[in-house]
Amino acid sequence: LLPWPRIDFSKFGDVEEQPLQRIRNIASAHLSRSWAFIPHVTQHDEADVTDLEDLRLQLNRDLVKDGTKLTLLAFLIKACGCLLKRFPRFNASLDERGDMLTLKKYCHIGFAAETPQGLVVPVVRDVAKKGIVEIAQEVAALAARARASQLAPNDMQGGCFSISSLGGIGGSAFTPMVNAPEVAILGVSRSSVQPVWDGVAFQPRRLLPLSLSYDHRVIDGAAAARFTTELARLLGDFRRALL
Ligand code: CAO
Repeated sequence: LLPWPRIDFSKFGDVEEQPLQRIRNIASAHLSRSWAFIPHVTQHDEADVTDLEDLRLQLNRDLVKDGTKLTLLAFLIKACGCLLKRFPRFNASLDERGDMLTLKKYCHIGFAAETPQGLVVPVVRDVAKKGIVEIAQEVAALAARARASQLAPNDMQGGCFSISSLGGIGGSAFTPMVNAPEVAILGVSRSSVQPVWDGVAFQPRRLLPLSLSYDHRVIDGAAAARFTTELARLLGDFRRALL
């Protein structure tokens, strides 16, 4: 590789230098390693979350008195927890030589959280054993601790799979980077109401863009397409989480 160019940018105009904060430095090292070692592919899909959003808003009206808010992220964590049981290769890690896969019998899911100090990924443990309310409360507590720089190292360890939700901000799709040594990450963009043909007429439906990046050494494209298809079906009819 060519050495990184050393350029005196002040020759071209005014500049200001800002050292990267510690969290950003740590994240940079992890991101660079993932980028260099993992052959990434991203599978895009859409889920019809019209009924799920109706259910979420209805439940939130009931839960408001308890101070609990069910976020879409909590449903996504639960849905991915269900699917990781059905797709064990997505709940695995490859060793450093790339020839031994460790399949995990537990299911801990991390979520990307933006903080003033940079990106962190707190982990919700044993999501398959938890209900949506408990997951939503844990996400809210972890996100608040993340923003207050109060996460312990243990809060960010042991993740099996990550979710990066940018839907609250905007965008229609992106390619998230796998959080090594995990092998897949789900990116979620902003849902919007679109006309969907039901065979007779166009119906207004709320569609959620999904972007699943995966380590192609471990996961084949067909498996990734099946994963996002199943995820879209589950989000389209959350009763499938009972199966
Ligand atoms: N589509 C449309 N609207 C969405 C949405 C989606 N996919 N996801 C969330 N929203 C809306 C919610 O409905 C909510 O609106 P109201 O305030 O009107 O109820 C608002 O956006 C905020 O959503 P939320 O409270 O559910 O929070 P969140 O799940 O969007 O975000 C968290 C929580 C921790 C993920 C967020 O604070 C954060 O840090 N996001 C950035 C993650 C990130 O940086 N990822 C990139 C990593 S790689 O660099």
